[in-house]
Amino acid sequence: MEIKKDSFQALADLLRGHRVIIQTHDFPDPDAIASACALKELLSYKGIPSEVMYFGKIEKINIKMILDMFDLDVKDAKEQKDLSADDYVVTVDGQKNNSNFTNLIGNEVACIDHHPFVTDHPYAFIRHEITGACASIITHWIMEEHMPVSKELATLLLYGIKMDTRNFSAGVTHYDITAFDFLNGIADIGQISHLDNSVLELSDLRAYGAAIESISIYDNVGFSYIPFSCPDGLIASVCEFILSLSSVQMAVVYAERNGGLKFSVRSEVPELNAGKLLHIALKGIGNGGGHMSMAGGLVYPDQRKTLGETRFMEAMIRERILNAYHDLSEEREHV
Ligand SMILES: [Mn+2]
Repeated sequence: MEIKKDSFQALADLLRGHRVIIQTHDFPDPDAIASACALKELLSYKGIPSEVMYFGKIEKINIKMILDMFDLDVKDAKEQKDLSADDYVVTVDGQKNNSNFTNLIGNEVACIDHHPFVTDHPYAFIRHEITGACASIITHWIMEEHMPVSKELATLLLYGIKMDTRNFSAGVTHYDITAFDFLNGIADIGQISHLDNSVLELSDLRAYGAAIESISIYDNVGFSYIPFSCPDGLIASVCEFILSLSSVQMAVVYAERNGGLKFSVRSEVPELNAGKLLHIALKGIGNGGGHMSMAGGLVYPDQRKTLGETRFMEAMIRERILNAYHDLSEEREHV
Protein backbone atom coordinates (compact mmCIF):
# COMPACT_ATOMS: atom_id res chain seq x y z
CA MET A 1 0.00 0.00 0.00
CA GLU A 2 1.33 3.39 -0.92
CA ILE A 3 1.30 5.94 1.89
CA LYS A 4 0.22 9.44 0.92
CA LYS A 5 2.93 12.02 1.63
CA ASP A 6 0.65 14.11 3.80
CA SER A 7 -1.16 11.27 5.58
CA PHE A 8 -1.08 10.78 9.33
CA GLN A 9 0.80 7.52 8.76
CA ALA A 10 3.59 9.42 6.99
CA LEU A 11 3.79 11.87 9.89
CA ALA A 12 3.90 9.06 12.46
CA ASP A 13 6.68 7.34 10.53
CA LEU A 14 8.67 10.57 10.45
CA LEU A 15 8.29 11.27 14.17
CA ARG A 16 8.71 7.80 15.63
CA GLY A 17 11.86 7.47 17.74
CA HIS A 18 12.38 11.19 18.25
CA ARG A 19 11.46 13.59 21.03
CA VAL A 20 8.36 15.27 19.59
CA ILE A 21 7.25 18.79 20.40
CA ILE A 22 3.95 20.06 19.07
CA GLN A 23 4.18 23.83 18.92
CA THR A 24 1.19 26.18 18.67
CA HIS A 25 1.43 29.86 17.80
CA ASP A 26 2.53 32.28 20.52
CA PHE A 27 -0.90 33.31 21.80
CA PRO A 28 -2.72 30.03 21.33
CA ASP A 29 -6.44 30.17 20.57
CA PRO A 30 -8.96 27.33 21.04
CA ASP A 31 -8.29 25.93 17.54
CA ALA A 32 -4.52 25.79 18.15
CA ILE A 33 -4.92 24.19 21.60
CA ALA A 34 -7.51 21.68 20.37
CA SER A 35 -5.42 20.74 17.31
CA ALA A 36 -2.19 20.34 19.29
CA CYS A 37 -3.72 18.37 22.19
CA ALA A 38 -5.76 16.10 19.90
CA LEU A 39 -2.65 15.41 17.81
CA LYS A 40 -0.81 14.53 21.01
CA GLU A 41 -3.56 12.00 21.85
CA LEU A 42 -3.54 10.55 18.35
CA LEU A 43 0.25 10.15 18.40
CA SER A 44 0.08 8.56 21.81
CA TYR A 45 -2.60 6.16 20.45
CA LYS A 46 0.07 5.09 17.95
CA GLY A 47 2.68 4.73 20.69
CA ILE A 48 4.49 8.01 20.02
CA PRO A 49 4.89 10.31 23.05
CA SER A 50 4.86 14.06 22.50
CA GLU A 51 4.61 17.37 24.35
CA VAL A 52 2.51 20.42 23.54
CA MET A 53 4.21 23.81 23.86
CA TYR A 54 3.73 27.44 23.02
CA PHE A 55 6.09 30.38 23.38
CA GLY A 56 4.12 33.41 24.45
CA LYS A 57 1.23 33.99 26.72
CA ILE A 58 -2.14 32.56 27.54
CA GLU A 59 -4.32 35.57 28.14
CA LYS A 60 -7.90 34.75 27.40
CA ILE A 61 -10.17 33.33 30.03
CA ASN A 62 -11.67 30.72 27.68
CA ILE A 63 -8.20 29.27 27.06
CA LYS A 64 -7.50 29.06 30.78
CA MET A 65 -10.89 27.38 31.15
CA ILE A 66 -10.31 24.72 28.50
CA LEU A 67 -6.88 23.89 29.93
CA ASP A 68 -8.53 23.39 33.28
CA MET A 69 -11.74 21.76 32.10
CA PHE A 70 -10.00 19.12 29.99
CA ASP A 71 -6.91 18.86 32.20
CA LEU A 72 -4.58 19.59 29.29
CA ASP A 73 -0.82 19.50 29.61
CA VAL A 74 0.29 22.53 27.61
CA LYS A 75 3.76 23.81 28.43
CA ASP A 76 5.27 27.25 28.27
CA ALA A 77 8.37 26.78 26.09
CA LYS A 78 10.16 29.60 27.95
CA GLU A 79 10.22 27.45 31.07
CA GLN A 80 11.68 24.35 29.41
CA LYS A 81 15.38 24.03 30.09
CA ASP A 82 15.90 20.78 28.20
CA LEU A 83 15.02 21.75 24.62
CA SER A 84 17.55 20.55 22.09
CA ALA A 85 18.34 20.98 18.41
CA ASP A 86 17.55 17.29 17.93
CA ASP A 87 13.92 17.67 19.03
CA TYR A 88 11.39 17.20 16.24
CA VAL A 89 9.01 20.13 16.22
CA VAL A 90 5.56 19.97 14.60
CA THR A 91 4.10 23.44 14.03
CA VAL A 92 0.33 23.34 14.34
CA ASP A 93 -2.14 26.03 13.22
CA GLY A 94 0.75 28.08 11.82
CA GLN A 95 4.11 27.96 10.12
CA LYS A 96 7.72 28.51 11.05
CA ASN A 97 8.73 32.11 10.31
CA ASN A 98 5.16 33.41 10.82
CA SER A 99 5.39 36.54 12.97
CA ASN A 100 3.36 34.81 15.71
CA PHE A 101 5.59 31.74 15.76
CA THR A 102 8.68 32.08 17.95
CA ASN A 103 11.50 29.91 16.70
CA LEU A 104 12.18 27.02 19.08
CA ILE A 105 15.61 25.43 19.39
CA GLY A 106 14.39 22.17 17.84
CA ASN A 107 14.16 21.05 14.26
CA GLU A 108 10.85 22.00 12.61
CA VAL A 109 10.16 18.90 10.56
CA ALA A 110 6.40 19.02 10.13
CA CYS A 111 3.61 21.52 9.65
CA ILE A 112 -0.15 21.10 9.93
CA ASP A 113 -2.02 24.24 9.01
CA HIS A 114 -5.13 25.71 7.45
CA HIS A 115 -3.86 29.24 6.79
CA PRO A 116 -2.50 30.28 3.38
CA PHE A 117 0.91 28.68 3.00
CA VAL A 118 3.58 31.37 3.07
CA THR A 119 6.71 29.88 4.60
CA ASP A 120 9.61 28.63 2.54
CA HIS A 121 10.91 26.52 5.41
CA PRO A 122 11.86 23.09 4.02
CA TYR A 123 9.50 20.95 6.12
CA ALA A 124 9.87 17.19 5.68
CA PHE A 125 6.10 16.82 6.15
CA ILE A 126 3.29 19.22 5.31
CA ARG A 127 -0.43 18.71 5.79
CA HIS A 128 -2.07 21.82 4.46
CA GLU A 129 -5.76 22.25 3.85
CA ILE A 130 -7.53 25.54 3.28
CA THR A 131 -10.45 25.01 5.61
CA GLY A 132 -12.18 26.71 8.54
CA ALA A 133 -10.15 25.19 11.36
CA CYS A 134 -6.96 23.25 11.91
CA ALA A 135 -8.91 21.05 14.35
CA SER A 136 -10.88 19.70 11.37
CA ILE A 137 -7.67 18.24 9.92
CA ILE A 138 -6.88 16.41 13.16
CA THR A 139 -10.50 15.26 13.48
CA HIS A 140 -10.34 13.68 10.01
CA TRP A 141 -7.15 11.89 10.95
CA ILE A 142 -8.82 10.59 14.12
CA MET A 143 -11.74 9.34 12.01
CA GLU A 144 -9.41 7.66 9.50
CA GLU A 145 -7.37 6.01 12.24
CA HIS A 146 -10.54 4.84 14.07
CA MET A 147 -9.20 6.23 17.32
CA PRO A 148 -11.75 6.04 20.15
CA VAL A 149 -12.70 9.61 21.07
CA SER A 150 -13.63 10.67 24.59
CA LYS A 151 -16.41 13.15 25.25
CA GLU A 152 -13.77 15.64 26.46
CA LEU A 153 -11.66 15.41 23.31
CA ALA A 154 -14.70 15.69 21.02
CA THR A 155 -15.88 18.75 22.98
CA LEU A 156 -12.46 20.38 22.73
CA LEU A 157 -12.18 19.78 18.97
CA LEU A 158 -15.71 20.95 18.30
CA TYR A 159 -15.10 24.10 20.34
CA GLY A 160 -11.92 24.76 18.32
CA ILE A 161 -13.75 24.44 15.01
CA LYS A 162 -16.66 26.53 16.26
CA MET A 163 -14.39 29.37 17.43
CA ASP A 164 -12.19 29.49 14.33
CA THR A 165 -15.20 29.57 12.00
CA ARG A 166 -17.02 32.15 14.13
CA ASN A 167 -19.87 29.74 14.80
CA PHE A 168 -19.69 28.17 11.35
CA SER A 169 -20.20 31.46 9.57
CA ALA A 170 -16.68 32.23 8.27
CA GLY A 171 -14.49 30.18 5.96
CA VAL A 172 -16.39 26.92 6.59
CA THR A 173 -15.88 24.10 4.11
CA HIS A 174 -17.50 20.73 3.63
CA TYR A 175 -14.41 19.30 5.32
CA ASP A 176 -15.26 21.21 8.55
CA ILE A 177 -18.87 20.10 8.35
CA THR A 178 -18.00 16.41 8.11
CA ALA A 179 -15.63 16.84 11.08
CA PHE A 180 -18.41 18.63 12.98
CA ASP A 181 -20.90 15.88 12.12
CA PHE A 182 -18.58 13.27 13.62
CA LEU A 183 -17.83 15.27 16.80
CA ASN A 184 -21.35 16.51 17.39
CA GLY A 185 -22.59 13.03 18.31
CA ILE A 186 -19.94 12.66 21.01
CA ALA A 187 -19.29 16.17 22.39
CA ASP A 188 -20.85 17.68 25.49
CA ILE A 189 -22.90 20.56 24.12
CA GLY A 190 -23.59 21.84 27.65
CA GLN A 191 -19.86 22.43 28.15
CA ILE A 192 -19.65 24.25 24.83
CA SER A 193 -22.37 26.68 25.86
CA HIS A 194 -20.72 27.13 29.25
CA LEU A 195 -17.52 28.15 27.40
CA ASP A 196 -19.52 30.41 25.07
CA ASN A 197 -21.01 32.16 28.06
CA SER A 198 -17.71 32.63 29.90
CA VAL A 199 -15.64 34.96 27.82
CA LEU A 200 -15.14 37.72 30.38
CA GLU A 201 -13.33 37.97 33.67
CA LEU A 202 -14.56 40.47 36.21
CA SER A 203 -11.35 42.47 35.82
CA ASP A 204 -11.96 42.71 32.03
CA LEU A 205 -15.06 44.78 32.74
CA ARG A 206 -12.83 47.65 33.89
CA ALA A 207 -11.41 47.86 30.36
CA TYR A 208 -14.86 47.68 28.77
CA GLY A 209 -16.07 50.31 31.23
CA ALA A 210 -13.21 52.67 30.40
CA ALA A 211 -13.71 52.16 26.67
CA ILE A 212 -17.45 52.90 26.92
CA GLU A 213 -16.73 55.97 29.05
CA SER A 214 -14.30 57.43 26.53
CA ILE A 215 -15.96 56.45 23.24
CA SER A 216 -16.32 59.05 20.53
CA ILE A 217 -17.62 58.42 17.03
CA TYR A 218 -16.52 60.45 14.01
CA ASP A 219 -18.24 59.54 10.75
CA ASN A 220 -18.28 55.77 11.05
CA VAL A 221 -15.07 55.45 13.09
CA GLY A 222 -15.33 54.68 16.81
CA PHE A 223 -12.45 55.68 19.13
CA SER A 224 -11.88 54.49 22.68
CA TYR A 225 -9.04 55.07 25.09
CA ILE A 226 -8.26 52.79 28.04
CA PRO A 227 -6.13 54.75 30.54
CA PHE A 228 -4.35 51.69 31.96
CA SER A 229 -2.43 48.72 30.68
CA CYS A 230 -4.25 45.57 29.61
CA PRO A 231 -3.34 42.44 27.66
CA ASP A 232 -3.39 42.49 23.85
CA GLY A 233 -6.23 39.98 23.72
CA LEU A 234 -8.43 42.14 25.92
CA ILE A 235 -7.79 45.29 23.87
CA ALA A 236 -8.71 43.30 20.75
CA SER A 237 -11.93 42.05 22.39
CA VAL A 238 -12.90 45.57 23.44
CA CYS A 239 -12.18 46.69 19.88
CA GLU A 240 -14.49 44.01 18.46
CA PHE A 241 -17.12 45.08 20.94
CA ILE A 242 -16.90 48.71 19.75
CA LEU A 243 -17.11 47.50 16.15
CA SER A 244 -20.36 45.71 16.98
CA LEU A 245 -22.08 49.12 17.37
CA SER A 246 -24.33 49.60 14.37
CA SER A 247 -23.00 53.12 13.70
CA VAL A 248 -19.34 51.98 13.72
CA GLN A 249 -17.60 50.46 10.73
CA MET A 250 -14.09 50.90 12.06
CA ALA A 251 -13.05 50.66 15.71
CA VAL A 252 -9.83 52.09 17.11
CA VAL A 253 -9.01 51.18 20.71
CA TYR A 254 -5.79 52.12 22.44
CA ALA A 255 -4.50 51.57 25.95
CA GLU A 256 -1.58 52.74 28.04
CA ARG A 257 1.40 50.38 27.77
CA ASN A 258 4.75 50.91 29.54
CA GLY A 259 4.68 54.66 29.00
CA GLY A 260 3.55 54.27 25.40
CA LEU A 261 0.23 53.31 23.79
CA LYS A 262 -0.92 49.97 22.44
CA PHE A 263 -3.39 50.02 19.52
CA SER A 264 -5.95 47.66 18.12
CA VAL A 265 -8.02 48.37 15.00
CA ARG A 266 -10.95 46.39 13.59
CA SER A 267 -12.59 47.35 10.35
CA GLU A 268 -15.47 46.29 8.18
CA VAL A 269 -15.02 49.13 5.68
CA PRO A 270 -14.87 47.43 2.29
CA GLU A 271 -11.58 47.74 0.36
CA LEU A 272 -9.87 49.79 3.06
CA ASN A 273 -6.80 48.13 4.50
CA ALA A 274 -6.75 48.56 8.29
CA GLY A 275 -3.07 47.56 8.51
CA LYS A 276 -2.06 50.17 5.98
CA LEU A 277 -4.22 52.77 7.71
CA LEU A 278 -2.63 52.25 11.11
CA HIS A 279 0.83 52.19 9.55
CA ILE A 280 0.24 55.62 7.99
CA ALA A 281 -1.48 57.03 11.08
CA LEU A 282 1.32 56.14 13.48
CA LYS A 283 4.21 57.02 11.20
CA GLY A 284 6.79 59.08 13.09
CA ILE A 285 5.38 58.35 16.55
CA GLY A 286 5.35 54.56 16.56
CA ASN A 287 4.52 51.73 14.25
CA GLY A 288 1.47 49.85 13.09
CA GLY A 289 0.43 47.21 10.61
CA GLY A 290 -1.76 44.21 9.99
CA HIS A 291 -4.37 42.94 7.62
CA MET A 292 -7.42 44.14 5.74
CA SER A 293 -9.83 43.89 8.68
CA MET A 294 -7.52 43.91 11.70
CA ALA A 295 -4.41 45.77 12.75
CA GLY A 296 -2.26 46.47 15.77
CA GLY A 297 0.35 49.02 16.67
CA LEU A 298 2.30 51.00 19.22
CA VAL A 299 3.12 54.59 20.04
CA TYR A 300 6.61 54.68 21.55
CA PRO A 301 7.01 56.01 25.12
CA ASP A 302 9.19 59.01 24.14
CA GLN A 303 6.63 59.99 21.48
CA ARG A 304 3.69 59.40 23.82
CA LYS A 305 5.02 62.27 25.98
CA THR A 306 4.97 64.69 23.05
CA LEU A 307 1.23 64.07 22.54
CA GLY A 308 0.52 65.91 25.79
CA GLU A 309 -2.24 65.39 28.31
CA THR A 310 -5.15 63.07 27.69
CA ARG A 311 -7.59 65.27 25.78
CA PHE A 312 -4.88 66.61 23.45
CA MET A 313 -3.54 63.14 22.94
CA GLU A 314 -6.99 61.81 22.09
CA ALA A 315 -7.56 64.63 19.59
CA MET A 316 -4.16 64.04 18.00
CA ILE A 317 -4.77 60.31 17.62
CA ARG A 318 -8.21 60.92 16.10
CA GLU A 319 -6.78 63.39 13.64
CA ARG A 320 -4.02 61.05 12.54
CA ILE A 321 -6.41 58.13 12.07
CA LEU A 322 -9.05 60.17 10.22
CA ASN A 323 -6.43 61.74 7.95
CA ALA A 324 -5.07 58.34 7.05
CA TYR A 325 -8.65 57.14 6.53
CA HIS A 326 -9.40 59.95 4.10
CA ASP A 327 -6.10 59.60 2.28
CA LEU A 328 -6.68 55.90 1.73
CA SER A 329 -10.32 56.44 0.72
CA GLU A 330 -9.26 58.96 -1.91
CA GLU A 331 -6.52 56.70 -3.17
CA ARG A 332 -9.11 53.95 -3.50
CA GLU A 333 -11.49 56.17 -5.48
CA HIS A 334 -8.75 57.10 -7.94
CA VAL A 335 -7.83 53.52 -8.77
MN1 LIG B 1 -6.78 28.07 13.37
